[in-house]
Amino acid sequence: MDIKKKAAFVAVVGRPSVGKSTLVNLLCGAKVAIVSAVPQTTRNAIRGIVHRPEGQLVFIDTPGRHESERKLNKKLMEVSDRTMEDVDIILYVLDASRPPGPEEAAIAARLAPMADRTVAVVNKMDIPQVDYEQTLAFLKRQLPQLDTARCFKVSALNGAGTEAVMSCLFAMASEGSPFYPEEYYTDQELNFRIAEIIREKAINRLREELPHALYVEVADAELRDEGKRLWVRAFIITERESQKGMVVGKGGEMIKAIRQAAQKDLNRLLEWKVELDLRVKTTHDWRHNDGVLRRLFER
Ligand SMILES: Nc1nc2c(ncn2[C@@H]2O[C@H](COP(=O)(O)OP(=O)(O)OP(=O)(O)O)[C@@H](O)[C@H]2O)c(=O)[nH]1
Ligand SMILES: [Mg+2]
Repeated sequence: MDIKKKAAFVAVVGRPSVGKSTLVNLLCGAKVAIVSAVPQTTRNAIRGIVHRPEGQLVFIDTPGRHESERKLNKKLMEVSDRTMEDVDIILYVLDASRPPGPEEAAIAARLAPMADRTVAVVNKMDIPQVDYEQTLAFLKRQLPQLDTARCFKVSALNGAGTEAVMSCLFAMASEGSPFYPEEYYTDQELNFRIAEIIREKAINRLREELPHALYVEVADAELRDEGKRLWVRAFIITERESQKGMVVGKGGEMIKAIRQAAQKDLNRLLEWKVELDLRVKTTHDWRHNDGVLRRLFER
């Protein structure tokens, strides 16, 4: 018998820091999106592709949803809104370790009209004493249109519960041809991926406002040594001159640590040996600069 394959786009949405990117990486079995403990790490819609005998799922990781009138935040919300409208299925991620407050209620209300194509996952169940029942009660109250058979508890950290989610997603997906060939697990451009890995290493080492105040740009990339080595020049860009010193660190220690960590990851992820020339510069107040924002969100 000819069993038809499934294919669907799945948007992964939720509050900042609930573990959306960690979950996408786990489901894809590859590092597709960067992760950090700092809220609003993800700034773009990032695709991770899963190939299985049942068919293909294209996960789209999105920025965490947060209410604020700041220009950058509004762009992040637009990415999340647009992605939700475009997909077949919505994977709504909640964090069992944080009580659902008004921000969570606003997301549930936003999802209500799309409840028939939504799956909820309550993440971070590996943390001792988290209260799944509290989150489930919240979902029943705030999103009664959502079938509780489509509510799952998972740990994106260790994978517990995620196979049941995959089965549910494939059951909901329509029959169709795959969108990407087998060898693709993401569709990100090389320069974007490199910039993201550098940003992850910077975010994870810097404190306070700095993770939000920077972006990364790859200025130049060139294959050398008959295509064996990839040389990259990239800039970490701060929004104020006074922040440059903190990114460089005492005697250049900080930028060196960021460069080495990024190089190590890139060597593992890419097919070349990567040599990174990493520098710091300032684009004054870039978070309010339309040109920079357009560039960052044009993908
Ligand atoms: N204990 C535990 N921690 C997790 C789990 N999933 C993610 N985390 C941690 O939660 C933090 C945020 O994870 P991310 O995957 O970056 O969260 P996100 O939802 O993509 O965040 P934004 O991109 O900022 O919206 C990181 O420190 C992760 O290591 C989990 O299942 N269990
Ligand atoms: Mg993320």
